Amino acid sequence: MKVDGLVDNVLDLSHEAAIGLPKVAVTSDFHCVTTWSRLDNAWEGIQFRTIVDRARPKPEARFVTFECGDGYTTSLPLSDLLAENVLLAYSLDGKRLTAEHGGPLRLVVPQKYGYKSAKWVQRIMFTAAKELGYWEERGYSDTADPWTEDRYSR
Ligand SMILES: Nc1nc2c(c(=O)[nH]1)N[C@H]1C(S)=C(S)[C@@H](COP(=O)(O)O)O[C@H]1N2
Ligand SMILES: [Mo]
Repeated sequence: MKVDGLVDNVLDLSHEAAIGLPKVAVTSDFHCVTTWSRLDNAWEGIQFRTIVDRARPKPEARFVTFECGDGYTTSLPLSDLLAENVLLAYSLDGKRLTAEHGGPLRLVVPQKYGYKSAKWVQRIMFTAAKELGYWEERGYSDTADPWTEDRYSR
């Protein structure tokens, strides 16, 4: 997994190096924009803040784009990714995360619709301007807040 863009310290982490970073456990609910939810997911992985601390984004880095193994992309404001419960997960419900659910490493952002929780993350790129992701380009909301049912861009 590569971490680059507007950072002082580019990271190129093997899977082993990534899972060697401090581990956190977070249980959270997951809401897909098409209305299904999966509650009480016990995730384990790397708190996103740990990546931020290591990569040291430059002051102008305000957004982060995630590039995935299937060509999928999504992006979030850096400020949203600093929440305590945002992580790069490699374990779900006590088991190594399966490929179906984004293994070896996926992003988990409980406070956003599921399309922000990028699976099979390969590259984390810090940017100054927002880059629209796959679903966001196709009309889903970029803010993606499930509590206000903020599903579509307006
Ligand atoms: N790389 C990648 N990540 C992705 C997607 C995708 O198609 N590719 N789909 C998103 C959507 S719309 C949802 S709802 C969740 C589904 O996660 P799950 O398969 O673990 O239930 O993954 C998100 N992350
Ligand atoms: Mo989704």
